[in-house]
Amino acid sequence: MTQQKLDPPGRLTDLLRPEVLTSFDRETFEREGYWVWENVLTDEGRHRWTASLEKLQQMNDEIVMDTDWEAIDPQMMDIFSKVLGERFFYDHMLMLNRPAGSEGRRWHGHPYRQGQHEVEDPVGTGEFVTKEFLHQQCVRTLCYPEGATIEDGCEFAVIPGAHLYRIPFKWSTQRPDYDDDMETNWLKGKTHAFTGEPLKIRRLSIPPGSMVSFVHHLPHHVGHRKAGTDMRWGLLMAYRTPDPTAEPAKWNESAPIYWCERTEAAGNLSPTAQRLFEGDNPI
Ligand SMILES: O=C(O)CCC(=O)C(=O)O
Ligand SMILES: [Fe+2]
Repeated sequence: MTQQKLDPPGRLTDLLRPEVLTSFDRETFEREGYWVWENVLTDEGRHRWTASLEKLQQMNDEIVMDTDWEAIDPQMMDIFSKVLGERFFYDHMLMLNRPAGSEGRRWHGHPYRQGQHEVEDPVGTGEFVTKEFLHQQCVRTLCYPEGATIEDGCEFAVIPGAHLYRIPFKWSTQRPDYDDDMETNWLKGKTHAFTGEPLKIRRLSIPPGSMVSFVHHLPHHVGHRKAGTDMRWGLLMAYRTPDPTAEPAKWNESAPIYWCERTEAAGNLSPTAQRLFEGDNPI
């Protein structure tokens, strides 16, 4: 089937700037653990993204059920395949709209699937540090159509290279840590596996029309949103690579099975959706 035949009316085109996609450097992404897609949205893309988020806020729990999978621009699939490779699945998607006064989120990381492959506990020992990029990977991509700047707060901070410690930092516990707690505790003695330099916090000021992709073991922090600012609009899109040890299944565990079956039976499960919702190891 040609792409044209699949295009429904109203599909977004030219959502992303191809030159920003082309400048992706996989080696840096693997070494540092994150990549900022600065100014990747076209003006139209940015406008449409913000408008969609405003609409999605009202739809709330219908976010998955009512998503028009056919309308997702194939360029988004390009982003996910750049960070995940050829085969990847939908893990979860959440709106993260933060109004003035939002306290953001303290330092934490995430596990892959339900944490069954973790080699470290939520604080970790540091003994598994490696230069090898983890292929069983969940990559989170945040789209901030109106930005997430230090000036307005709710900015995003990372610790480049800390993912190489393979610690799902405080993913399942309380997360009280601000920067100074990290600096006096967890960061002490930790170095970048490639450079030997001490690991350091990097506060990103993400301009409007940008996204950031980062791996699940990279600790991150979201600052406080300042008083008098507008809503910080955000969409989290988490996708992951297949798990070779998963049981054979028709659908992956992130998709409500009854929904997949009903949608498939009605002939509405597009090839894109089929690909995203299928099981790690097809039956
Ligand atoms: O609120 C945010 O911007 C980021 C939240 C977060 O920790 C995540 O998406 O993993
Ligand atoms: Fe997070």
